[in-house]
Amino acid sequence: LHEPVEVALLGRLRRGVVERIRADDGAVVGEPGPGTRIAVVTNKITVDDAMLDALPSLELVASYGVGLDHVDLDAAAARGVTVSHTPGVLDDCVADLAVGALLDVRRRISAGDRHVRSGAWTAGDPYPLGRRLSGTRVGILGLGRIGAAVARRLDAFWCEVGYHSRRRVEGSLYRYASSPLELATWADSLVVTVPGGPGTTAMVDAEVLDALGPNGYLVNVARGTVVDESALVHALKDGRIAGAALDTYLDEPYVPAALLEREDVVLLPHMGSATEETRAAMDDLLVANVEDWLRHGRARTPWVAAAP
Ligand code: 8YV
Repeated sequence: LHEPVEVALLGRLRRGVVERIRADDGAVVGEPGPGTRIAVVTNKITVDDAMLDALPSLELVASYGVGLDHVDLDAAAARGVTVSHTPGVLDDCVADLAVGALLDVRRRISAGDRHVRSGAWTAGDPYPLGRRLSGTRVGILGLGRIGAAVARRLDAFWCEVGYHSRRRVEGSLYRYASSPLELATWADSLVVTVPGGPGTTAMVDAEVLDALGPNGYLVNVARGTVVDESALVHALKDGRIAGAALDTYLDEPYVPAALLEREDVVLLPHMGSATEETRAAMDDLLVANVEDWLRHGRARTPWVAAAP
């Protein structure tokens, strides 16, 4: 076969993955350095100019997860480094969680659980009413694979679904909005499923939140950077939106204290893809990317730039 390939494993990967990569033909797993040809990374690892400069033999960055906002894709492309990720296999579970979070925040499911556990129910304390999901308008910010999976689930709730994406999705029957602001103005709830990274920073800002309005709810299963977190805190405090369900934050795992104390927010620990089945499928696809590179010099699921 070929000469040994040095693979550096960066970030917390599941044990089985590490062992499978170790066992691969020709793979020598080592510390990142000048001989590293493949870097396996999680989304906690920043791949920027400095890192790429330190790894001059790098050919492939194999990332665990679909989002690539931790990788400077232009810098990688400029050096001829391929970047792979794990798209597709997590769409259903992330969409399930998005709909669960939307239902939770609107119907106050987690808040109801706290109401029972705290003894407030037995004490006869009044319980605030939630708002229905069925038949309401849901705006999806980013109708990609995950956004489309969310939309299909909402069809079963008889929701009216609208979306905003950089461009209108050919053949889609969902209502297209030409901006996040237009979408938020129309919607009762806004679900954020854009990829993150350049161009999506603070897409949901104070103006978009105000457009969502005092009866509106925000759900974010994308990246913390997509939402202006301090604008969100202020909008909740002032009652300018009704509530939020968040799976991602600006500075994970830290959640602003102002959110932790609120009853109108659902706070989740970045768990969109966190099921046994999906994590196993992500492991498999990550390993397949490394194997394909070792055997054929091609990644299984390389990141491909969207058409301009
Ligand atoms: C994480 C995710 O990758 O796929 C993504 O973009 O954010 C998640 O699936 C996962 O939490 C592992 O770090």
